Order: sequence, then structure tokens, then C-alpha cells
Amino acid sequence: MKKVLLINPAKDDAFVVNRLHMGLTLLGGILDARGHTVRIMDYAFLKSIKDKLEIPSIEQVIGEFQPDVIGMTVFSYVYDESLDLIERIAKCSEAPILLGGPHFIMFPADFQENAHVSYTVKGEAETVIVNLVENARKNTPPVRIVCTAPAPEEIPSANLELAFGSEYLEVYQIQLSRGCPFQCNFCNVRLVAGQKMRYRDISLCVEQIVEAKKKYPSIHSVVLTDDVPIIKKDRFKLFLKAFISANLGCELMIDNVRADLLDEETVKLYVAAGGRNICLGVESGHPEVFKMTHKGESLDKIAIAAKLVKENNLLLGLCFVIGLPGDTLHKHLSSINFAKTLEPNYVFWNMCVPWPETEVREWFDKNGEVGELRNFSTIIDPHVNYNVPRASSHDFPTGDRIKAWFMANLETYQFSPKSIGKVIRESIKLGLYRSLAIYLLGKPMHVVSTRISVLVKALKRFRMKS
Ligand code: B12
Ligand code: SF4
Repeated sequence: MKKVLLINPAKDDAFVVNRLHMGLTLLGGILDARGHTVRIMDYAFLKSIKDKLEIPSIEQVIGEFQPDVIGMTVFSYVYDESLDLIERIAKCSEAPILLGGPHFIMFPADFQENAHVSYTVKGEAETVIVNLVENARKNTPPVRIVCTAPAPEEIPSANLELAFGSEYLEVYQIQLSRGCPFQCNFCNVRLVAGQKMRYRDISLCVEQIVEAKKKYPSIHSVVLTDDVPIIKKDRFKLFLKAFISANLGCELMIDNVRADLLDEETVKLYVAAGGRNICLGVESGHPEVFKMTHKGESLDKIAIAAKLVKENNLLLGLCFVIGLPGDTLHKHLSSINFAKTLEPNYVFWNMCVPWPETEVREWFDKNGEVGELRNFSTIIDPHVNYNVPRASSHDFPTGDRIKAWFMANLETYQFSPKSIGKVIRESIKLGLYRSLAIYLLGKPMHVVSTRISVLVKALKRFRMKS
């Protein structure tokens, strides 16, 4: 039996990840069930609870745990941090290092030159992890493993207990399905999770949530992170009904929702189940740019769905991508205006990233330029930190993309009031006086109206319970 250390590296920035890394808690669970001793250090999550406990460095963890095998997940966003961590690990451990995670879907040949890495794993590793860990040895160059996606019944329950600091966990994330059959031009989920839907057993999923809540009463939120959570409405409703029957006292949240899958009955049931938000993918408010995304829905449907969300007192989130093929600074104004008419409580203004093997990438290769995609976050954080966009086109050059990013965040009040000085300085530097005025005058009103809608919802829930 082996001692296995699993790590999620973090970036030293203002993003807060309040959930445990799903892949590591699943893989750790499989290894634990097999009799191995597993410890998970999710430094991204630990950052969110750093005031509650002392976080040991990787050197301290290795010194005390003495792992036989070390696995690390890699997001392209934390590429440099992952490299640093590998260097530090190699100085204090002889254990073979295995790398996996979404980075290897996009950049399968990375880390081949790194003498400290023994394996790189592309894809979902549920079916290979046991064999890999039990036979792990040092290799140079690293052996490249390509996984076959597990069947739904091969996806286990997340084992939270293996993670350091899990006693402070407040948010539980779960997938009821994996995969997405749609083909939006900017998205590469078909490479990450496949186009074929893999539906998990609903009652098993609810059982797993109930178990997690029993072990961790501090969990107050359950987040569904499916690629297309409501794709089969009957299944979704079945889940909501079972969630209601379980009576856990937890709120529900959904990350990615297609507007064309929402209807009144579903939204009402979601509210009854403790639903708190719905975040709709919009991408662009300009009809031509929107059409080019091949989302297969319409801006009208999005507006109707947004109204439905608001009417049911849910928090409305919107997700946009700035700088898609055909977009310009001028056309981007349609996105800002569209967002404003929907009166969202929060908006993610993502900068377009032309990931390899997407239609968007092909377009940029012909019509623009693509720089280094590693170490890049697609959103400006609430404290106004951002990187220079990594893609640009003739009609939408880098400077305009930065302006577009700022205008959108200012006019939909996304910046934290704590960073007001930096917001003002950056806005003046970019000549965005009008957007700055909108932010300064509208932000207090926006905060008040959001707080009122949260309060109304809490009161309604309280009335329903009593
Ligand atoms: C939920 C989610 C989030 C959540 C939670 C992330 C978390 N900590 O779990 C939040 C909101 C925090 C988040 C944030 C971000 N996300 Co996100 N997210 C997702 C989403 C929708 C689902 C993730 C998930 O749970 N997948 C299911 C689990 C089972 O997969 P997994 O964790 O990757 O693990 C499996 C395999 O990767 C592999 N594996 C993973 N690690 C390891 C390690 C070893 C040793 C081995 C052998 C195997 C292995 O086996 C696991 C089991 O199958 C994915 C899309 C998707 N379908 O994956 C995007 C996705 C992962 N996110 C993405 C991005 C870009 C981000 C952000 C950088 C956003 C941004 N602003 O730019 C941030 C950065 C996060 C951070 N490190 O701080 C990209 C990653 C692209 C890349 N090349 O890295 C994805 C793929 C979306 C996309 N198509 O662009 N995200
Ligand atoms: S953006 Fe959403 S709906 Fe479109 S392909 Fe990606 S996961 Fe599917």
C-alpha cells in the first residue's frame, strides 16, 4: 500500500476558490477505497480559509507525510506556480511525480522536458489512477498517458475527508452528468468532457450530497457544475424533488445554464429546492457576433429566461466573452447594453481565449494573433488586476480589448469598492470617464438593490420553512 499526496497549486492573487478540487477528491477516494493512504493539499481552497488554520508548506507536508507517489493537478492558469511547486517537491522528495488536469487537454506535450516529472495524464483518470499509482516509478522523459472517459457508474463519490482543512468546507460541488453535445465556437468542453452525455444516477448523487452534509454540517451550499446541467429537464426535476425530500437546509447554485433550457415550472421547482442563483451564458449581445458563436439559441430567449430568473427572486448571473470572432469595441457596446437591460446581480466578463482545436482558434489563426495562453485568467479580478489579453484581431486590437474589459466591469459594477482608488486611476488612464461616472453613481444603488433581493429571498425561504 502506498502513501499518495495529491496537490492543487494556487496563484497568489485575489481569486477565491471556496470548494475542494473535484478531480482530486474523486481520485483520492478511489485510492483510499483501495487501501492506500491519501492526503490532499488543495492550496487554492486553503487560500479561502487561511484565517482559520495554519497552512503547512509543501516541504512541511512532504517531511511529515513522506509520500511514495505525488500527484498534481494543473490548470493552465497556474502553469508557473505548478513549475515552481515541482522544483520545490524535487528538492525534498524522491517520489515519482504524476501530473494531470485540464492543462493536458489543451497542451498535451507540456512538461516533457521536465526531468522531475514521471507521468503526464490527459483526460479523466478514474479508470487508470489505481494502476498508475501502484506501478508508479521514476521516468525520464515523462510517460504520457491518455485516458478513456469513465462510464457514469465508474464515477465515484468525492472523498472530502482526505483534504487538509475540509472541516471548514461550506460549499459542496457535484456533477449530475458529464459532457455537452453543443458546439459553441469558443468552447472546448467536447475535448475535456466529450460530446456524448454521461448521466449519473440521480438517487446516488443525492445520497452523496446527504452523506457529505452529515459529515460536514458546515456545508450550506451545493453547486451543480455539470457542463449543461438542465439538458434533460425531467432528470433535473427528479433531482430537485429528491433534493427537497432530503431536507438538508442547503441552498442550491448552478454555474452554467443555457437559457433555452429554462421554463417556468423548472425555475419554480428550483426555487422550492433552495435555488439561490442562475448564471446564464450569453457570450455576446451583438446579433452578428452572437450568431457566429453557433450557440443554437437566441438573444430573445436569453432575455426571456433572464426575466424569469428575476421574477422568481433568484440572483441573476450573466457570462460574456469579450473579443469573439467578428467583435469590435463598437459592437461590444451592444453586449454592455444588453447586460444592463437584463439587470443582472453579477456578470463574468471573460476575455476570449482561443483554446487549441476550437473554431475560434482557427478564426484567430487567420484573422488575428494568439499569444501565450498559459498563466492567463480570463477575468479581471474584483481588485482590478488583469493580464494583457493574449489574443487580438485587426478590428479589435489589444488596447481596445482592455478598454472593453474595463468599460463592461465598470458599467455593470463588478469592481470591489475596496479598490476604488485603483478603479479611478485605471479608468482615467484609459480615458473611460463616462463608464467611471456610471460606476461611481450607480454602484451604491446596485449594492442596495442586490442586498434587498437577497433579503427578500431569505425572508421567503424563512416563511416557507415556518
Ligand atoms: C467547476 C469549474 C470551476 C470551479 C471549481 C474548480 C475546482 N477547484 O474544482 C471554479 C469556479 C473555482 C473554476 C475556476 C476556474 N476555472 Co474552471 N471549470 C470548472 C468546470 C466547469 C468543471 C470542473 C470539474 O469539476 N470537472 C470534473 C472533474 C472530475 O474534472 P477535473 O477536476 O479536471 O479532474 C479530472 C481530470 O482532469 C483528471 N485529473 C485532474 N487532476 C489530476 C491529477 C492527476 C495526478 C491525475 C492522474 C489526473 C487528474 O482526472 C480527474 C477525474 O476525472 C471545468 C470544465 C470541465 N468540464 O471540466 C472548468 C475548467 C476546468 N475551468 C477552466 C478555467 C480556465 C478556470 C479559471 C482559470 C477561470 C478563469 N477565470 O480563467 C479558474 C481557475 C481555478 C483556480 N485554479 O483557481 C478551464 C481550464 C482550462 C485549462 N486549460 O486549464 C475549464 C476546463 C473550462 C474550459 N473549457 O475552459 N472552475
Ligand atoms: S459553452 Fe456550454 S453549451 Fe456551449 S459547448 Fe461549451 S459547455 Fe456546451
